[in-house]
Amino acid sequence: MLEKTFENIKRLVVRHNQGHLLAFWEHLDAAQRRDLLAQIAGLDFSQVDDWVSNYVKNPVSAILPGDFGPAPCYSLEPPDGDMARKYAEARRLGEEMISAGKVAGFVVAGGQGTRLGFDGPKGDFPISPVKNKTLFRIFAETVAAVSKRYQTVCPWYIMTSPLNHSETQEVFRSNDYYGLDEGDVFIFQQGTLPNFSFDGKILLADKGKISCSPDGHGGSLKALYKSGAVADMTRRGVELISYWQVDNPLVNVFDPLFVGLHVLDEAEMSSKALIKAEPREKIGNFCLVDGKVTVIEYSDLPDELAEKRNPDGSLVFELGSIAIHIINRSFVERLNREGFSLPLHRAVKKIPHIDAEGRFFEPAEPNGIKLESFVFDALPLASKSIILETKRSEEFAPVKNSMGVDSAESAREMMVARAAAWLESAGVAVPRKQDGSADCLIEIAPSFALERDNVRAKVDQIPEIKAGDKLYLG
Ligand code: UD2
Repeated sequence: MLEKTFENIKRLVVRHNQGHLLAFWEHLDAAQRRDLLAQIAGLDFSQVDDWVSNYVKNPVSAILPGDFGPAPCYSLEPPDGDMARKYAEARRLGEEMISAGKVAGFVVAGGQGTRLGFDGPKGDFPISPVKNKTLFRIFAETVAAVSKRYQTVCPWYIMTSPLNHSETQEVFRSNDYYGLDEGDVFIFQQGTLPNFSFDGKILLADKGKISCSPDGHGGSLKALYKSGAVADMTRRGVELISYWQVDNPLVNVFDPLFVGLHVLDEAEMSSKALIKAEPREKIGNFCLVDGKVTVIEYSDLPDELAEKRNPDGSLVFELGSIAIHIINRSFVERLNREGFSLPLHRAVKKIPHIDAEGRFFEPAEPNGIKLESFVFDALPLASKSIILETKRSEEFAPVKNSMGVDSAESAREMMVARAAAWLESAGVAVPRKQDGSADCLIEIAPSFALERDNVRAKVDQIPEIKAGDKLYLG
């Protein structure tokens, strides 16, 4: 039986120029052989051929559409009375949706966090300025605070990858799910894609193991469906998925205004945007291509377009994607039922593997291609898609690097700065240094305030703040 399968699989891989995958067959025991055949059988070789010719061997990372312009966006503040009424109505509707348990949280946490130099799931990285709470704990406390405030249960879905799945499960277990009900936390894995050498050969991690990498956050749209997360949502009556990235401790996880505008406009997948800090900031650019909202990655937007300005000095492509979305559950279902695929993006990487003699090789220089899909590439597949502007200081403090820009240090500073601004807007005096930054550390727990306006009702609980203080409001 194994022999027969072997012969079939051998013909298949040879036909697709991947015969080397079976080069070490004679060295494998029966279980390893079965496992390798299953790995190979799990690959769609017509797709493999397509990936090799279109992505692996082709050094152009993306083909820009011929004609495109900036995408429209709901501004931070409503510009006139009519819009003010729409925003108020949206907020009310959003609150209604959240209260009815129709909105679920969804964080993508399958990435490796290599740049941060942190060994372990990135969500376990300690970040809060006073209590040193981890990213996962902050999100969990937010989910709990939202559930309490709206007297509902907000389920929380967490996507991991084979790189960190069991570690993530263990982190949740050892922290007692941060006080959440285990049954309302759904941890599932994304898929993987094979890694390639520059000449289009699938790399082997070991004699019986194909070298694979997580398939990108775009893989979430398939994984949500395949894992049973979508079925779980259906059972609970969840209609909307609030999507965010694990590296952003400032994200407003359940934003009623965003939810409401998305629903009022009958959108299928929507996004939050911020005005880019500089033309080449490393975030995707919102564009309109054939009437569809589309994100063009920072690396794919030519300099002359990134730097192009309007007569008033603003950037033509000023809206950056911070990977915050509302996605309809029915959109995920529709895509999966219809059978969809997102474009792939290639990344040149250092990929450890075994060579033709079976010796392990740890490259010092990039030696191969990893492929991944991006969730924002699903935006043009949505029947309708809106964008809502948000404020960097309120909602975006990415923890990407170990130092400098977008680091843990800059994120902590932003967390303190936001907390100070929230207190001041409620009339609380915050000591400040000469450069204007807060001369104290302040941490506001989600249980204390989820939004700026929540602080006002609690000012009597806030002690006087002196320079150098460490204040935790929980
Ligand atoms: C992403 C966006 C960028 C901007 C920025 C905001 C891309 C290509 N670019 O940049 O436009 O919005 O974020 O911070 O996405 N992840 C998975 N599985 C994977 C790969 C990533 O779950 O296979 C998760 C990862 O855990 C993280 C998020 O996706 O939560 C972003 O990944 P990244 O750090 O690689 O994205 P980055 O910084 O290139």
